[in-house]
Amino acid sequence: MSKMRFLMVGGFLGAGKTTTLGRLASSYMEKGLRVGIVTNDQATDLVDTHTLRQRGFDVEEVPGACFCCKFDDLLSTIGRLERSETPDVILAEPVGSCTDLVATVVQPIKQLYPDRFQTGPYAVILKPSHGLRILRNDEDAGFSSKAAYIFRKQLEEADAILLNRIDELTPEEIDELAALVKEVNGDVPILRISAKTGQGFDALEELLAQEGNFGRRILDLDYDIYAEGEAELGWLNSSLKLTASQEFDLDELLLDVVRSLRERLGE
Ligand SMILES: Nc1nc2c(ncn2[C@@H]2O[C@H](COP(=O)(O)OP(=O)(O)O)[C@@H](O)[C@H]2O)c(=O)[nH]1
Ligand SMILES: [Mg+2]
Repeated sequence: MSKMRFLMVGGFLGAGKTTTLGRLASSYMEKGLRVGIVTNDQATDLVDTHTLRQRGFDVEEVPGACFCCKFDDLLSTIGRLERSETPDVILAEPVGSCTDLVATVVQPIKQLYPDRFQTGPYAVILKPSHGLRILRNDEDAGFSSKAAYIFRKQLEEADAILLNRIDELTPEEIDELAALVKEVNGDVPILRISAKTGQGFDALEELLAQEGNFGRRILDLDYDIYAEGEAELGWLNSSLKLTASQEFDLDELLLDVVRSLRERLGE
Protein backbone atom coordinates (compact mmCIF):
# COMPACT_ATOMS: atom_id res chain seq x y z
CA MET A 1 0.00 0.00 0.00
CA SER A 2 1.32 3.45 -0.83
CA LYS A 3 1.79 5.82 2.05
CA MET A 4 -0.15 9.04 2.46
CA ARG A 5 1.88 12.18 2.81
CA PHE A 6 0.72 13.89 6.00
CA LEU A 7 1.08 17.67 5.89
CA MET A 8 -0.24 19.74 8.75
CA VAL A 9 -0.20 23.53 8.49
CA GLY A 10 -0.75 25.35 11.77
CA GLY A 11 -0.83 28.96 12.86
CA PHE A 12 -2.83 31.48 14.85
CA LEU A 13 -6.46 32.42 14.25
CA GLY A 14 -6.87 34.09 10.88
CA ALA A 15 -3.23 33.51 9.86
CA GLY A 16 -4.22 32.16 6.44
CA LYS A 17 -4.25 28.38 7.03
CA THR A 18 -7.42 27.60 5.06
CA THR A 19 -6.40 29.86 2.18
CA THR A 20 -2.98 28.21 2.06
CA LEU A 21 -4.38 24.67 2.18
CA GLY A 22 -6.87 25.49 -0.59
CA ARG A 23 -4.09 26.77 -2.82
CA LEU A 24 -1.88 23.76 -2.07
CA ALA A 25 -4.77 21.36 -2.69
CA SER A 26 -5.48 22.91 -6.12
CA SER A 27 -1.86 22.72 -7.08
CA TYR A 28 -1.44 19.09 -6.01
CA MET A 29 -4.64 18.12 -7.82
CA GLU A 30 -3.43 19.81 -11.01
CA LYS A 31 -0.38 17.57 -10.73
CA GLY A 32 -2.69 14.55 -10.66
CA LEU A 33 -2.45 13.84 -6.94
CA ARG A 34 -5.44 12.80 -4.85
CA VAL A 35 -5.87 15.19 -1.92
CA GLY A 36 -7.87 14.86 1.29
CA ILE A 37 -8.32 17.79 3.66
CA VAL A 38 -9.06 17.61 7.38
CA THR A 39 -10.43 20.70 9.11
CA ASN A 40 -10.72 21.15 12.85
CA ASP A 41 -12.49 23.47 15.24
CA GLN A 42 -14.11 23.63 18.67
CA ALA A 43 -17.58 23.75 17.11
CA THR A 44 -19.32 21.55 14.56
CA ASP A 45 -20.40 22.26 10.98
CA LEU A 46 -17.34 24.36 10.30
CA VAL A 47 -17.16 27.32 7.96
CA ASP A 48 -13.77 26.09 6.68
CA THR A 49 -15.31 22.73 5.75
CA HIS A 50 -18.08 24.40 3.75
CA THR A 51 -15.74 26.84 2.03
CA LEU A 52 -13.33 24.12 0.96
CA ARG A 53 -16.07 21.68 -0.09
CA GLN A 54 -17.69 24.35 -2.24
CA ARG A 55 -14.41 24.52 -4.12
CA GLY A 56 -14.70 20.84 -4.93
CA PHE A 57 -12.20 19.45 -2.45
CA ASP A 58 -12.64 16.24 -0.52
CA VAL A 59 -12.98 17.52 3.06
CA GLU A 60 -13.81 15.92 6.39
CA GLU A 61 -13.82 17.65 9.78
CA VAL A 62 -12.79 16.85 13.32
CA PRO A 63 -15.23 18.96 15.32
CA GLY A 64 -15.65 19.56 19.03
CA ALA A 65 -12.04 19.93 20.13
CA CYS A 66 -8.54 20.35 18.84
CA PHE A 67 -6.57 17.54 17.09
CA CYS A 68 -4.31 17.43 20.14
CA CYS A 69 -7.11 15.93 22.26
CA LYS A 70 -8.82 14.12 19.39
CA PHE A 71 -6.06 12.00 17.93
CA ASP A 72 -8.30 8.97 17.42
CA ASP A 73 -10.91 11.14 15.68
CA LEU A 74 -8.23 12.56 13.41
CA LEU A 75 -7.26 9.03 12.39
CA SER A 76 -10.84 7.89 11.81
CA THR A 77 -11.54 11.08 9.83
CA ILE A 78 -8.57 10.36 7.60
CA GLY A 79 -10.08 6.87 7.27
CA ARG A 80 -13.25 8.44 5.84
CA LEU A 81 -11.17 10.27 3.24
CA GLU A 82 -9.77 6.89 2.19
CA ARG A 83 -13.27 5.54 1.49
CA SER A 84 -13.06 5.51 -2.28
CA GLU A 85 -9.33 5.56 -2.85
CA THR A 86 -6.32 6.33 -0.68
CA PRO A 87 -5.32 10.01 -0.97
CA ASP A 88 -1.73 10.75 -1.90
CA VAL A 89 -1.70 13.79 0.35
CA ILE A 90 -3.56 14.62 3.56
CA LEU A 91 -3.67 18.33 4.35
CA ALA A 92 -4.63 19.02 7.96
CA GLU A 93 -5.58 22.35 9.54
CA PRO A 94 -5.55 22.43 13.34
CA VAL A 95 -7.47 24.96 15.46
CA GLY A 96 -5.73 28.35 15.50
CA SER A 97 -5.54 28.52 19.30
CA CYS A 98 -3.81 25.14 19.55
CA THR A 99 -0.17 24.31 20.13
CA ASP A 100 1.89 21.30 21.30
CA LEU A 101 0.89 19.59 18.05
CA VAL A 102 4.26 17.97 17.50
CA ALA A 103 3.97 15.98 20.73
CA THR A 104 0.29 15.16 20.33
CA VAL A 105 -0.10 14.63 16.56
CA VAL A 106 3.12 14.52 14.55
CA GLN A 107 5.06 12.22 16.86
CA PRO A 108 2.20 9.71 17.41
CA ILE A 109 1.55 9.55 13.66
CA LYS A 110 5.21 8.87 13.00
CA GLN A 111 5.57 6.32 15.79
CA LEU A 112 2.28 4.46 15.49
CA TYR A 113 1.67 4.51 11.74
CA PRO A 114 5.01 4.38 9.94
CA ASP A 115 3.49 2.19 7.20
CA ARG A 116 0.44 4.36 6.65
CA PHE A 117 1.93 7.86 6.64
CA GLN A 118 4.99 9.67 5.52
CA THR A 119 5.18 12.88 7.52
CA GLY A 120 6.31 16.13 5.94
CA PRO A 121 7.56 19.23 7.74
CA TYR A 122 5.13 20.85 10.16
CA ALA A 123 4.73 24.39 8.83
CA VAL A 124 3.31 27.23 10.91
CA ILE A 125 1.85 30.32 9.27
CA LEU A 126 2.14 33.75 10.73
CA LYS A 127 -0.04 36.78 10.15
CA PRO A 128 2.23 39.85 10.07
CA SER A 129 -0.11 42.15 12.01
CA HIS A 130 -0.25 39.60 14.86
CA GLY A 131 3.45 38.82 14.59
CA LEU A 132 4.71 42.38 14.63
CA ARG A 133 2.58 43.35 17.61
CA ILE A 134 3.25 40.25 19.69
CA LEU A 135 6.93 39.77 18.87
CA ARG A 136 7.72 43.46 19.38
CA ASN A 137 6.08 43.12 22.80
CA ASP A 138 3.76 46.04 22.07
CA GLU A 139 1.90 47.14 25.19
CA ASP A 140 -1.35 47.44 23.28
CA ALA A 141 -0.86 44.33 21.13
CA GLY A 142 -4.52 43.49 21.61
CA PHE A 143 -3.60 40.03 22.92
CA SER A 144 -3.19 39.02 26.52
CA SER A 145 0.17 37.64 27.61
CA LYS A 146 -1.39 34.15 27.69
CA ALA A 147 -2.63 34.34 24.11
CA ALA A 148 0.78 35.71 23.09
CA TYR A 149 2.34 32.72 24.87
CA ILE A 150 0.44 30.34 22.58
CA PHE A 151 1.45 32.36 19.52
CA ARG A 152 5.15 32.08 20.43
CA LYS A 153 4.90 28.39 21.28
CA GLN A 154 3.36 27.70 17.87
CA LEU A 155 6.44 29.22 16.23
CA GLU A 156 8.83 27.37 18.55
CA GLU A 157 7.64 23.91 17.56
CA ALA A 158 7.52 24.54 13.80
CA ASP A 159 9.77 22.80 11.27
CA ALA A 160 9.26 25.81 9.01
CA ILE A 161 7.65 29.22 9.45
CA LEU A 162 5.63 30.91 6.72
CA LEU A 163 5.37 34.69 6.78
CA ASN A 164 2.04 35.19 5.06
CA ARG A 165 0.36 38.25 3.48
CA ILE A 166 3.57 39.59 1.95
CA ASP A 167 1.30 41.16 -0.69
CA GLU A 168 0.49 43.77 1.97
CA LEU A 169 4.02 44.44 3.22
CA THR A 170 7.08 46.40 2.14
CA PRO A 171 10.36 44.46 1.86
CA GLU A 172 11.60 46.32 4.97
CA GLU A 173 8.58 45.20 6.98
CA ILE A 174 9.10 41.62 5.86
CA ASP A 175 12.77 41.78 6.90
CA GLU A 176 11.85 43.15 10.33
CA LEU A 177 9.31 40.40 10.82
CA ALA A 178 11.76 37.69 9.72
CA ALA A 179 14.33 39.00 12.22
CA LEU A 180 11.77 38.93 15.05
CA VAL A 181 10.73 35.39 14.13
CA LYS A 182 14.36 34.27 14.10
CA GLU A 183 14.66 35.32 17.74
CA VAL A 184 11.90 32.86 18.65
CA ASN A 185 13.00 30.00 16.39
CA GLY A 186 16.24 30.63 14.57
CA ASP A 187 16.91 27.10 13.36
CA VAL A 188 14.21 26.58 10.76
CA PRO A 189 13.51 27.91 7.26
CA ILE A 190 11.43 31.10 7.16
CA LEU A 191 9.49 31.41 3.92
CA ARG A 192 7.75 34.50 2.61
CA ILE A 193 4.40 33.79 1.02
CA SER A 194 1.06 35.24 0.04
CA ALA A 195 -1.75 32.73 0.24
CA LYS A 196 -3.84 35.28 -1.61
CA THR A 197 -1.62 35.83 -4.67
CA GLY A 198 0.37 32.58 -4.59
CA GLN A 199 3.72 34.36 -4.21
CA GLY A 200 6.31 32.05 -2.67
CA PHE A 201 4.26 28.89 -3.23
CA ASP A 202 6.82 27.20 -5.49
CA ALA A 203 9.32 27.40 -2.65
CA LEU A 204 6.68 26.27 -0.18
CA GLU A 205 5.83 23.18 -2.21
CA GLU A 206 9.51 22.38 -2.54
CA LEU A 207 9.88 22.66 1.21
CA LEU A 208 6.83 20.49 1.91
CA ALA A 209 8.18 17.81 -0.42
CA GLN A 210 11.38 17.42 1.58
CA GLU A 211 12.19 14.14 3.28
CA GLY A 212 13.53 14.25 6.79
CA ASN A 213 13.05 13.62 10.44
CA PHE A 214 10.43 16.30 11.06
CA GLY A 215 8.46 17.09 14.18
CA ARG A 216 11.35 16.88 16.59
CA ARG A 217 10.82 20.22 18.32
CA ILE A 218 8.83 19.05 21.31
CA LEU A 219 7.71 21.94 23.48
CA ASP A 220 8.35 22.63 27.07
CA LEU A 221 4.87 23.90 27.85
CA ASP A 222 3.13 25.41 30.87
CA TYR A 223 -0.27 23.77 30.52
CA ASP A 224 -1.97 26.22 32.90
CA ILE A 225 -0.98 29.26 30.84
CA TYR A 226 -1.86 27.37 27.66
CA ALA A 227 -5.33 26.44 28.95
CA GLU A 228 -6.08 29.98 30.10
CA GLY A 229 -4.82 31.48 26.84
CA GLU A 230 -6.88 29.05 24.81
CA ALA A 231 -9.99 29.86 26.87
CA GLU A 232 -9.45 33.58 26.26
CA LEU A 233 -9.32 32.95 22.54
CA GLY A 234 -12.81 31.43 22.51
CA TRP A 235 -15.01 32.52 19.62
CA LEU A 236 -18.49 32.09 18.27
CA ASN A 237 -18.96 29.62 15.46
CA SER A 238 -22.54 29.61 14.35
CA SER A 239 -24.87 29.40 11.37
CA LEU A 240 -28.09 31.38 11.28
CA LYS A 241 -31.02 31.21 8.94
CA LEU A 242 -32.80 34.45 8.20
CA THR A 243 -36.18 34.76 6.60
CA ALA A 244 -38.22 37.88 5.87
CA SER A 245 -41.51 38.66 4.26
CA GLN A 246 -39.96 41.58 2.41
CA GLU A 247 -36.71 42.12 0.59
CA PHE A 248 -33.96 43.55 2.77
CA ASP A 249 -30.41 44.75 2.35
CA LEU A 250 -28.12 42.01 3.67
CA ASP A 251 -25.00 44.19 3.84
CA GLU A 252 -26.88 46.79 5.87
CA LEU A 253 -28.16 44.11 8.21
CA LEU A 254 -24.67 42.70 8.79
CA LEU A 255 -23.28 46.18 9.39
CA ASP A 256 -26.06 46.75 11.92
CA VAL A 257 -25.16 43.56 13.74
CA VAL A 258 -21.48 44.49 13.88
CA ARG A 259 -22.24 48.05 14.97
CA SER A 260 -24.46 46.96 17.81
CA LEU A 261 -21.92 44.34 18.88
CA ARG A 262 -19.28 47.04 18.97
CA GLU A 263 -21.48 49.29 21.08
CA ARG A 264 -22.32 46.53 23.50
CA LEU A 265 -18.68 45.50 23.85
CA GLY A 266 -17.72 49.14 24.37
CA GLU A 267 -20.21 49.33 27.20
N1 LIG B 1 -4.15 40.06 1.75
C1 LIG B 1 -4.08 38.78 2.09
N2 LIG B 1 -5.10 38.20 2.75
C2 LIG B 1 -5.01 36.90 3.09
C3 LIG B 1 -3.86 36.13 2.78
N3 LIG B 1 -4.04 34.88 3.26
C4 LIG B 1 -5.26 34.86 3.84
N4 LIG B 1 -5.85 36.07 3.74
C5 LIG B 1 -7.18 36.46 4.25
O1 LIG B 1 -7.15 36.34 5.65
C6 LIG B 1 -8.41 35.87 6.15
C7 LIG B 1 -8.20 34.62 7.01
O2 LIG B 1 -7.70 33.59 6.18
P1 LIG B 1 -7.95 32.05 6.50
O3 LIG B 1 -7.24 31.29 5.45
O4 LIG B 1 -9.40 31.80 6.68
O5 LIG B 1 -7.19 31.93 7.89
P2 LIG B 1 -7.21 30.73 8.98
O6 LIG B 1 -8.11 31.18 10.08
O7 LIG B 1 -5.79 30.65 9.43
O8 LIG B 1 -7.67 29.50 8.29
C8 LIG B 1 -9.27 35.61 4.93
O9 LIG B 1 -10.11 36.74 4.75
C9 LIG B 1 -8.26 35.50 3.80
O10 LIG B 1 -8.78 35.89 2.56
C10 LIG B 1 -2.78 36.77 2.07
O11 LIG B 1 -1.74 36.19 1.73
N5 LIG B 1 -2.95 38.10 1.76
MG1 LIG C 1 -9.23 28.16 8.79
